[in-house]
Amino acid sequence: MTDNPVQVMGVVNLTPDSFSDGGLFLELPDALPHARRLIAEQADMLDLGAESTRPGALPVAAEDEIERLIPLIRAVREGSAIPISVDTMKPEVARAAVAAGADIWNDVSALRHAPEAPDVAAELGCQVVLMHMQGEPRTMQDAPHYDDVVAEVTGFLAARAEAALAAGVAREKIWLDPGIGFGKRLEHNLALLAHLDRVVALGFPVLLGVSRKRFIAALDPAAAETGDRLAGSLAAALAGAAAGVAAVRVHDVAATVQALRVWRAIAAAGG
Ligand code: HH2
Repeated sequence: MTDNPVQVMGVVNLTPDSFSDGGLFLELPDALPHARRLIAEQADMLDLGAESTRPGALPVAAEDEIERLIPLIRAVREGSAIPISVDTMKPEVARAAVAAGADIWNDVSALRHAPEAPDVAAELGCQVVLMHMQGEPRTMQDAPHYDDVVAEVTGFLAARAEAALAAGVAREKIWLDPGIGFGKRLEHNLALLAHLDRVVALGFPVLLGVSRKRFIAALDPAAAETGDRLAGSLAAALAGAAAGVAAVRVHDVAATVQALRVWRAIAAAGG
């Protein structure tokens, strides 16, 4: 068990079709108050996304992503120094975002979407999240298959970290993420959550995204709606905290901050 505080990354989706809050915060007048609310709820960083990665989601053109993201990055930056992450697979979007004030490139393709992605990450000098995904968002849930999901995901993440280092990304800029729900069935997600210590052992800070995800509904039919998955999201976030993840990516910031605070106090009392 770690003594380190687990950081909370609050999600702001500027997408019409995200699985949990698609369409709610598409426009700046809605997205900005939402971002400000997450900051007030004590998010340690924000993750802004303009392209949904849910299974079956349609791709978004780089110009459209940039058009949605940049005004929000600038507006958040005007009022806060909070670290801003952008959830994009496209180097040109990451470049524009960093120029506008973003600090972190959260890439669910782990710098594989474009051949120049590792070089661009090195050149930008921002932090980079390398996430595991089997397949691509549109088709990833069609037939996920692993012989040993934990070994394959940790091997993949180690290889992507090596590729980033080889391109010149500084070691201390690299985060890893097992990609819960990305080309994975329930048993794959559970095996990864049970063995997060193996991802942590790779030696990079680990970001965990479990918030409102479908595996929770697979375990509790009463959680068919994403809004009914808070309790399961908190349970999985705490499992991550116990395994030593550095940060959790969540939609419900206030509840997660409280859950982590209680968990940490109990852990500290145990010595
Ligand atoms: N999950 C989602 C999106 N981006 N990035 C990282 N690093 N890790 C994750 O687990 C992760 C992620 C999916 O959640 P959400 O943003 O709510 O949905 P959508 O992709 O449909 O916008």
